[in-house]
Order: sequence, then structure tokens, then C-alpha cells
Amino acid sequence: MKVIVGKDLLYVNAGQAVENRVLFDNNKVAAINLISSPGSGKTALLEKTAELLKGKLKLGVVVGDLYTTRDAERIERAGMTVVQINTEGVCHLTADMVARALRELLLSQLDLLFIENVGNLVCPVSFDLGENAKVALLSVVEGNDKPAKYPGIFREAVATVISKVDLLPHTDFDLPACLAEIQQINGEQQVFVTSARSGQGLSQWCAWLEQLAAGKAGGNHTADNC
Ligand SMILES: Nc1nc2c(ncn2[C@@H]2O[C@H](COP(=O)(O)OP(=O)(O)OP(=O)(O)O)[C@@H](O)[C@H]2O)c(=O)[nH]1
Ligand SMILES: [Mg+2]
Ligand SMILES: [Zn+2]
Repeated sequence: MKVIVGKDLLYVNAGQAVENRVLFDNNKVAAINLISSPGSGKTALLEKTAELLKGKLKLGVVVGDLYTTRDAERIERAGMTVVQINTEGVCHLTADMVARALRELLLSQLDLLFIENVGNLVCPVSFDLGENAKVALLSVVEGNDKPAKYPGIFREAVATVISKVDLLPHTDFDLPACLAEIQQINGEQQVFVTSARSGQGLSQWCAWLEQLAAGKAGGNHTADNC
């Protein structure tokens, strides 16, 4: 009987992630792995980002969901090229799933590729997808204690998006305490305080994305604010 342990799976995943990364590099596409708890606002952020970067960057999305195509439909309506991965119950994306999705995309025609991971703050962190940057989302309705309770993603993230700040007055979320905790875990990362509802913080977020894409393209892109 052959038993495959998690370590082997991660080893296989790492190999495929290297191949994905080569593909992104060859096509000069910046790939972002968006990771958060279910419902933190990943798709809403992408919908707004599409609106704000329209005409500036060519955006594509690979979206992971356990079953439905609801997010893909929203992303398509927002005007982005999208490929849906249904994981059939698996609670994270793997590099192999992403590789199969990439076959459905014309990467050479994109500047930025978002990979919306399955809503889950824990195991997606362990699976390298070949992305250039992991971005964490944390909404203010989840509680400001989350960075310390789930430090893995906040340690690895190049940026954290605090989302739904329009709801701040209705919660006991301590924003300064949360920002301090994120800083303590990883002081190198960018933090964006945002609302997809009011638009707060999204111009800074989009400017950062433009910089990221420009870096990947070798400086061919402009870095206008959106
Ligand atoms: N008030 C407010 N609601 C938001 C904001 N962003 C998202 N929402 C709402 O939060 C809910 C979840 O948003 P989604 O964008 O679907 O979240 P998600 O992280 O993509 O969810 P999963 O893909 O299921 O993990 C929806 O009802 C959104 O309308 C925001 O900035 N402010
Ligand atoms: Mg979503
Ligand atoms: Zn998982």
C-alpha cells in the first residue's frame, strides 16, 4: 500500500510552482495570490480594482471555489478575463490546479493575474502557486486579533489589505492595535486600509499594483494613480 504524506504533496507542489513562476516571468505577468477567510471581500476588491484600473492594466483572474461559479460570474461582469477552478471540496488551491487554469488563459496579453484562493486563512499559505506576491485580506468584522492568531499568512504576505473599514463604527475592531500587530509580525509589508463600498484606500492599492506590474514588465508601464 502506498501512503502519500503531506510532505510529499508539498514537494510535488513546489515543483509545479517553479514551472508556474517561469511561465509568469516569461510572459512578464505579475501574479498575486489573494488569501483570506471566507467572505473577507476578495471578490469585491477585485471588482473595484477592475473598475479603477480599466484602460491602465490588463487584468486576469484565476478564482478558486469549492463548488460554484458565482465569483467567476461576478469577475466576468466586472470586465476581467477569468478562469474558475472548482476544487470539489479541497480547501486550498494547488500549483497543479493553477497550472491547468493557466492553459485556458493568454498570459502574454495580461499585465496582472490575480489568483483568488479558496476562502481559508490557514492552509493556502503552505501551497506555493508560483505567485510573485501573496496578499492577505482581513476584514474589520473578523476581529483585530487575527494576525497574532493566524500569523502564517501575515508573515508571508507582501501586502495586507484591511477590508470593509466602512463598517468600523459598527464593530469593536481596534485598527491601531491590528496595524501594530501586523507590523510586529512582518514590518516589511505594505498595509492598505480599504473599503470596496466607500472606495477608501483603493487608489493607494491600485498605485501599488501598477508599480508591481511595472516592475514585472521591466518598467514599460506607467504608475498613474487610479
Ligand atoms: N460593507 C462592506 N461590505 C463588503 C465590502 N467588501 C465586501 N463586502 C461584502 O462582503 C460579502 C463577501 O464579499 P466577497 O467579495 O464575496 O468576499 P470573498 O472574500 O470573495 O468571499 P469568498 O470567495 O466566499 O471567500 C459580500 O456580501 C460583499 O458585498 C466592503 O468593503 N464593505
Ligand atoms: Mg470570492
Ligand atoms: Zn486546505
